[in-house]
Amino acid sequence: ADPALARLNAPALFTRSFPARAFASHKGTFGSLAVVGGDTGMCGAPILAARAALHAGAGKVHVAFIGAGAPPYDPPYPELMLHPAGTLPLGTMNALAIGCGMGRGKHAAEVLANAATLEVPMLVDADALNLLAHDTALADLLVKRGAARHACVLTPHPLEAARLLGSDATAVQRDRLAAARALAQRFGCVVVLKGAGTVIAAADGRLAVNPTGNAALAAGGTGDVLGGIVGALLAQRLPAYEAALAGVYLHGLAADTLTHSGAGPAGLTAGELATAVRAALNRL
Ligand code: B4P
Ligand code: MG
Repeated sequence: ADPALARLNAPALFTRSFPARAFASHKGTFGSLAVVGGDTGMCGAPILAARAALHAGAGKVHVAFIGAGAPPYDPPYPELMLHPAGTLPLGTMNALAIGCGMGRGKHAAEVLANAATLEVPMLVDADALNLLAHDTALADLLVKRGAARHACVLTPHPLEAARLLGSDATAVQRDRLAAARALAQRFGCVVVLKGAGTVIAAADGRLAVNPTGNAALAAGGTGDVLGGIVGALLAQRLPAYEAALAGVYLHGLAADTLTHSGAGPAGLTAGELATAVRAALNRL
């Protein structure tokens, strides 16, 4: 019973913030996204995010790998453009989704520091959040970025949020609204605190709880899919808060629809979820 808490009227919010696809549009209209991550041995995470981004309507989707041994292309999704470490200029993108499978190495920290200095809208997830939690210089860069009002969305699960807050997951879960708000204010950005009843908080005090999603999402890789969806919406020029609201809603809706058809709650895979995002989006 938090009076400031607006229960998310997501379908209306979604359609309000998301323009219909105009007849005379082209791929540039829907923006280019780079998913940045995938250290050696962890290439699947950014690929899942990138597949979800294609199905969430981004015009062009790239993956910029962190480590060596990246695949040259993604056979079931040859539309994706995969780049070996250090070869894609991130400043030319319309949005970045950074962190999935990124590892916490020196090169990963350098890539994150460079991305933080760009004005490109950015989603920060997974190991990029863990790097931030342990490196005050990196955290300062993000705070500076927030003060300059460049769009930024952080998507921690409770343990990642706890690392950023110097607390523990139990304390975060005890007051999820307060934890999301505290992080949004500290970094001057939008925070998506994941888990059942995902909380979306903006630095200006806007706050919502997502009504969609179910325990089918408690499976590896579903967080990467969320990162790809929100990244795709940022690339399509949605403001950070609207992209977070719409993306979280859509991700949960896709899971609910799959669960209803028998693909969950047990055994739903993140790959299936990435594919189902398209139908959920086109139904709205
Ligand atoms: P990692 O090992 O870092 O997991 P990951 O690679 O980030 O997984 P992934 O990207 O697939 O999932 P994510 O959670 O990002 O960390 C996992 C560890 O963190 C756990 O072993 C645990 O110790 C801790 N942890 C994580 N969540 C916790 C929680 N809720 N409480 C306490 N500790 C926790 O993304 C998952 C996606 O699915 C999100 O969008 C989320 O909102 C959604 N989701 C998951 N369960 C849901 C549910 N029951 N209902 C609705 N949505 C749900
Ligand atoms: Mg995750």
